[in-house]
Amino acid sequence: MNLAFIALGSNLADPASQIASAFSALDLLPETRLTGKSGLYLSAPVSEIPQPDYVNAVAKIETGLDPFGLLECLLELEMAHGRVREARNAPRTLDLDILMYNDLVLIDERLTIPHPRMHERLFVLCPLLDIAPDCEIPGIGRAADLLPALSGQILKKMAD
Ligand code: A4P
Ligand code: MG
Repeated sequence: MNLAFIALGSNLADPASQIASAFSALDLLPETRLTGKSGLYLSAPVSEIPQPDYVNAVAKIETGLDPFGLLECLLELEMAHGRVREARNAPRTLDLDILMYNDLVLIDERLTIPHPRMHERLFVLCPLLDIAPDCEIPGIGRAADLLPALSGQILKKMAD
């Protein structure tokens, strides 16, 4: 079994329920078990496009899927939650990104792991640290050590 962390984000169509439903759906993926759920966090959009605030969270899963198989499943789950792909950083009902997959470092045109922007986003690191306080990001370092540099970002915890 492989250990992976998934970032969940939503800012359309009742974001908190989208995230709750995505947690349940991750547990139902083939060869996959949900083993950790962060709290839910409210964050201002990082985007040039005006849009509602996001609800963000992180899930921990154990999976027999390989990284590309997992990506396919996540793209299907996004579609099942009504995701319409528009411009980059456009508002969305559900975004599911692979943050980490074991200690894999992968740079492919379809998939980059660790997620290339995770270390600069408080809305990713805070929920990640909820469920993996000692987490080490491959090629980057300890997640907890990155927090001081992000102290200017505002994040509000909505629910445990
Ligand atoms: N892809 C490459 N690497 C990965 C990965 N590790 N996990 C590819 C998942 N997908 C990965 O994604 C486009 C393609 O990226 C996928 O088809 C896959 O092949 P997308 O979800 O359609 O595009 P996107 O999310 O609009 O763009 P991108 O570059 O993924 O954006 P980010 O960096 O994920 O940011 N502000 C707040 N407050 N909260 C948010 O959650 N999210 C974004 C999206 C912007 N601002 C935000 C938030
Ligand atoms: Mg995405």
